[in-house]
Amino acid sequence: MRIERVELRHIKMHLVAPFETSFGVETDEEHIIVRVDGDGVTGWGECPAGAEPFYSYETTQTAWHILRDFLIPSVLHQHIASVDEAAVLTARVRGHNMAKAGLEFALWDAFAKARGESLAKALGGARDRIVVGVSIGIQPSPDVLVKRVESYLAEGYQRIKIKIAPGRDLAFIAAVRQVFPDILLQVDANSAYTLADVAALRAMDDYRLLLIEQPLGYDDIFDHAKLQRELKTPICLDESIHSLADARAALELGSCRIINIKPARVGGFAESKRIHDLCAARGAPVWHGGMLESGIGRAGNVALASLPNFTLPGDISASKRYFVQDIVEPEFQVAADGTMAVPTQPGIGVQVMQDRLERVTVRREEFV
Ligand code: OSB
Ligand code: MG
Repeated sequence: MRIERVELRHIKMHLVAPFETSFGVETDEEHIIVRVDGDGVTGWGECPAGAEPFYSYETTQTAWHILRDFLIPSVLHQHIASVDEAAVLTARVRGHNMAKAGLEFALWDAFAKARGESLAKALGGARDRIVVGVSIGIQPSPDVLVKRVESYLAEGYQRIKIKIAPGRDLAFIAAVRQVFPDILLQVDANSAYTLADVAALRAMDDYRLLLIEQPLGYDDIFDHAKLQRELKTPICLDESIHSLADARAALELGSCRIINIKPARVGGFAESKRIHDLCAARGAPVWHGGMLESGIGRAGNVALASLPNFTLPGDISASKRYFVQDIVEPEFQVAADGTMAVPTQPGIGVQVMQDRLERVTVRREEFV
């Protein structure tokens, strides 16, 4: 495929409700939509680096810079036979995984469309529906949280994840567990604790949590191994895993027993598949994380989550849980049994609504 044209759009989409984590409150999502055109097909990808460097050092602006000045020039006007070949061209850029992933996703979509196959099939997907959960931000009180949990369960979500931070943890976990003794429940600390908090974390062992996500430092692997030895509940790493090498180190050191795969965090679908396969070989479950993506990124997430070792429900929720209106059709929906259909049409399998995309675009640049 000859890469004839690339377009970047910085988009800003308003969330239906603010999303609070231990690192801050988000009211709008600012991401980059990457469009690649070649050989008569159009591929779409979403780089979910946020407006602020609080989850990761990457931001919408740094990703724009890396895409515009390094990644796009390395592939533009090149004849590329596969996504792997493009990865060779972009490999000189160190780090900036989310920027790389935005372009990689668009190439996967374009190559899948050129072959007339769904992205799920191209990635090695093994199921036509995935089981989904919901990630609930920090709420003003345990009572408010219990009501939110109740309404998501009524919509069908099969697993609840609640965000926690020191002082906003045990009372919230206990309240949810008391009302819903049997649900699949997990927590995400987004690096808000240290090894000095081991007592508070050990207290969580009494609530039959599926996992505790990223309790310690965002780049740490070593201290998590010490902490895991103190806990019965499995640790799941998110922020700390940027590559296959990180995943191998974490599993071999015993830093976690479960990994949250977010393809943008690890540089794309190819690295995600390698981490997925490693975890499968080691008997470690994986699940698909989320970055509050629009329907473009979500379509890719759903396709990847259809691989066999994604055995735990993902943070892949319905479009309407995030936005009044998504920028794709059909929007993503959750069925009453807590499952979501994996698109079967070529590539990402959903239609990008150009007028809606235009309305959320705050900056656009074309490379020809
Ligand atoms: O830590 O998993 C996280 C959203 C933004 C940044 C980090 C995280 C999250 C979520 C939301 O938990 C998951 C979703 O997209 O629904
Ligand atoms: Mg997380």
